Amino acid sequence: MKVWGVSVSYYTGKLEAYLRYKGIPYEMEHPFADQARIRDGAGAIQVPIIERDDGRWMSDSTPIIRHLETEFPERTVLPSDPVVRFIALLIEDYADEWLWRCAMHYRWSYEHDRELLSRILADEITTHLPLPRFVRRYLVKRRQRGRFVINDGVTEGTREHVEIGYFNAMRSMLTMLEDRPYLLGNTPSIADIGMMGPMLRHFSQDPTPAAIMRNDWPAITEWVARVWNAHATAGETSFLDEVPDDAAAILQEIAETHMVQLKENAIAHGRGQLRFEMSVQGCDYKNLPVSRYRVYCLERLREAFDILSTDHKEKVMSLLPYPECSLIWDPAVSANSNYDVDRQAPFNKSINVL
Ligand SMILES: N[C@@H](CCC(=O)N[C@@H](CS)C(=O)NCC(=O)O)C(=O)O
Repeated sequence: MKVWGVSVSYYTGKLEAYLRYKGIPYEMEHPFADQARIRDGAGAIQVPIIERDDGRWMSDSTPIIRHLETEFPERTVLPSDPVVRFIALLIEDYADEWLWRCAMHYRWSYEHDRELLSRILADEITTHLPLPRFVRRYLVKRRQRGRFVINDGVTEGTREHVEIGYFNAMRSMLTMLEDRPYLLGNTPSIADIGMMGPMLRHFSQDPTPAAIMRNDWPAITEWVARVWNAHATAGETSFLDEVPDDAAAILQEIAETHMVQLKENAIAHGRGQLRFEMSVQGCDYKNLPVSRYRVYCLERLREAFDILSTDHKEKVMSLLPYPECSLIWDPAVSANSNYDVDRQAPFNKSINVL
């Protein structure tokens, strides 16, 4: 299969970590030269996109991986215990959708990171533009910082809280990795693959967060390398058969951050708003863009919860004793993205997250 991707991309890195672990061969190409063809096949121009040999296109890393798990069921990344599996999917969603702002902030707010990354991106994705490289770099910097930092609520007032998100993620992962090599067992699960989105291409590679990780959190640097080097052929899968106590910190962080954002975003989307506000851990974010895709994420989380047995639902609820988490099982907030209504994902026409 062909992966249309970018070497420094969050979700491309997540997908590559999965494909490498599973031993699924792929070739990588950079997508932006032939945009019309990609838009026609996959919907939105985003990465990663997979083009299959049979002409089908796949978008969105989460449904892509869920689908590939059915095609390549050996050495699954989905834990067999339904409660552990649900929690793994929740961690994946937090990694995909909450840590994104923090990762984009480190990349585009710090000058050194911005200069390096704009050069890499200008060379990978803008070579089709008949402009000198310094202009292409300028355009990349202006677009990325404008769209994913300034437009996404990173201000003087929120900046410190945005950065704390990185530390809270590493701190809670570290607790889980004290006794085992991967977050939920002795082999990588979808929780590890999801956390590779922010941790691989952004936090462990962009100069500013990478220095922090390398100097102060080397066990996370080691985990990134471990997941990247994991091979599905060596041994059997081995997941925990219950959610460990050491997951409490990450679950609380998810409740206080990602759940609040999912809720306020869904409410605003339901009212037809384009922007919304939220207060997260005492920090006020204003004028955030409403994301239809994240309403869809909430729908999928609810669906993953709904299919659990009553016992398993109770267990999940007891692991998430935070008022913010009732969003998952209480339909008081409606989630109706109208995205992928006929459930074709990952073979549907995709939309951008922001
Ligand atoms: N939901 C998608 C998100 C993909 C995505 O947003 N990728 C970023 C790069 S990491 C992108 O292509 N953004 C589009 C843009 O910058 O225009 C997934 O999980 O794959």
